[in-house]
Amino acid sequence: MSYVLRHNPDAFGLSLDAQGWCKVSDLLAAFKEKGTPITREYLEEVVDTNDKKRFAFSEDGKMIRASQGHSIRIDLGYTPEVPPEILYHGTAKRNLDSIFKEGLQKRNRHHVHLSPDLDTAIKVGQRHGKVVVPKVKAKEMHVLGFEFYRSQNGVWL
Ligand code: HQG
Repeated sequence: MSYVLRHNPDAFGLSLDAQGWCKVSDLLAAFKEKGTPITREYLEEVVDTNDKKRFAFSEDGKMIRASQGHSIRIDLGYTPEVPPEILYHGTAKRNLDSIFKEGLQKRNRHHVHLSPDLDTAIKVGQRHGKVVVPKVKAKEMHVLGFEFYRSQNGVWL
């Protein structure tokens, strides 16, 4: 689901609307077409129990999207928010020199992803190697004019 709803809907013959939403009926049909049929109930379980609450239904339940993490161009429609004083960015130790030289880059994603707490940031960083967690003076950046958004599942962008 992350692959289809964040990176490559084409691969499943799907297209997302400007805000990244996909019709639930289309998604179910696409999974069936690919030989891995899932039910609406199963999808609801995924949305409810996914460890990071990565996916959300629209209010009427007819659409689904990933709440963050996209590489394809969509507008999640989040409005800028004042961030907390400090946010955390878990990354690999080997990236540090380059981060301090170039700044944090969004790489393939839409935004730089920041965690509200240290534990989450450690988990994010561990995916990349020996973890380090630079603190980001988010409030100070906000004052300087950087925009911060909070995704529906609590990731700071
Ligand atoms: C690094 C997961 C060198 C950056 C997580 C990171 C998150 C640099 C990597 C979400 C750099 C990009 C995003 C620079 C950035 N020099 N390295 N100047 N600037 N980097 O996966 O933040 O499980 O695209 O530190 O929980 O690790 O997918 O970003 O290591 O919320 O739901 O470039 O993905 O969520 O890696 O993770 P990623 P991320 P999901």
